[in-house]
Amino acid sequence: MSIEIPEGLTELLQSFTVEVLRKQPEDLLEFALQYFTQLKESQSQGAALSHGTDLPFRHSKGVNFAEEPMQTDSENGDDDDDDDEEEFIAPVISRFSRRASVCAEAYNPDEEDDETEKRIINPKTDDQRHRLQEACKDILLFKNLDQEQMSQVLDAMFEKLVKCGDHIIDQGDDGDNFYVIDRGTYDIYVKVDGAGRCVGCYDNRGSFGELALMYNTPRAATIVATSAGAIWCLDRVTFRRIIVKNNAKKRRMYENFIESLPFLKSLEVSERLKVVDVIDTKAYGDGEQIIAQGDGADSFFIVETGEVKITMKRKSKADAEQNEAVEIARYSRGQYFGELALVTNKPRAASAYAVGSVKCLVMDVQAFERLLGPCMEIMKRNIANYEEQLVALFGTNMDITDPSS
Ligand code: 1OR
Ligand code: 1OR
Repeated sequence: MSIEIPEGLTELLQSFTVEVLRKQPEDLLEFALQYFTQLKESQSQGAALSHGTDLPFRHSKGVNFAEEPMQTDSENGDDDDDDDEEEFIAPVISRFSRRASVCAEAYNPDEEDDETEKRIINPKTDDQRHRLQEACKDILLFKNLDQEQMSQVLDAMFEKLVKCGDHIIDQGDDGDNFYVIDRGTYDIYVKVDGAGRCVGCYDNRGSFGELALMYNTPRAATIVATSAGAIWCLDRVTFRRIIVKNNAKKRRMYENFIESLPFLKSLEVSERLKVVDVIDTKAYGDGEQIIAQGDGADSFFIVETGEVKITMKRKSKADAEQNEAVEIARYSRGQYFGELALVTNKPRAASAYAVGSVKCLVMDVQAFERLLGPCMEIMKRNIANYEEQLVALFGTNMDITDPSS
């Protein structure tokens, strides 16, 4: 006796299986629930099949900036459709059920593969390859690539020599490449009321130009060479195919933790996801110094696991060195430190040490300034507390904050 297979069953299960293989969800049942709920919803809205696919996770690409400028929340008025970068949200967002339609706009890097699988190879001399490897060694976005992905990225990159005064990127343009600095200095300008204001610089290391490629937005800043130099360029297609896709894994790993942090509550959901995109992770052994009092500062820390001890020495006495460091605070999972020097633009006010094994999430100063503006009120309130504690502990005001800030 033959068993009749209901019409559509094969297609339905095939589509679902393909999505599971693409997304590799941790919780299959939850994923299935989301998948079929969205499929049902989009079918009943008559929308699902009009995009040439029967998958609920449609992806949008080829954003035309002339037609789709960056939207502000007040402009678009639709709570579930905040901005372009939502397309990069990983599809399995079980915790944000109100954002079901965001899932429908999820970025699906795999779908670009058909057209873009082509591997780009820009031949290089031994010297170039060596310099390229050096320049890319500490680039955060390359950190979690496997060997094959890394070698595809290095193959695709090409060198560009620049002259002093060259505009590498102009704010408002479409994104073409991601750049890694080989050598040279570069200023960052951001338009404020139409006028360009220098907000920072790169000095012979680092990278820029990732935002427009990651979030399909116009260039957010102008980058101008302030010396002769050289940069390594990675084309948009390879960047999206490899880096953006790889970053989706990181989002899945850290999304819940970042979501749970009280001091980031003033950020929108999409902004908190951007925080995930910029965090690095660092591990420290028992007793290892994380921050040294008096040092210059370029990063901000969030404790992921373990305990961090903050110690402080009194300063500005002749016998300063002989002063014992006093423990002034201890931080554990979910708490932050290292914000003070970034907010006040002063040296580190205290030292930080690992107590046992510690893992921290680390954010560089550019990302801190770019993303955490909305959290400043909370941080500043806390900084005011430091001052009170300081007087209580040392009976003196050590002027840890900048009165102008
Ligand atoms: P992009 O593709 O938008 C310009 O092109 C690049 O400048 C951008 O990616 C970043 O890589 C880099 N705000 C925005 N973009 C910045 C910033 C920045 N700094 C570097 N870029 N801010 C400066 C923080 C010190 C915030 C200014 C308000
Ligand atoms: P930072 O960038 O200056 C050291 O690097 C970090 O220690 C600092 O940011 C804060 O995140 C953290 N006073 C100053 N810094 C403190 C304090 C503190 N506590 C933690 N940090 N006081 C704390 C009292 C509970 C007052 C001094 C006694």
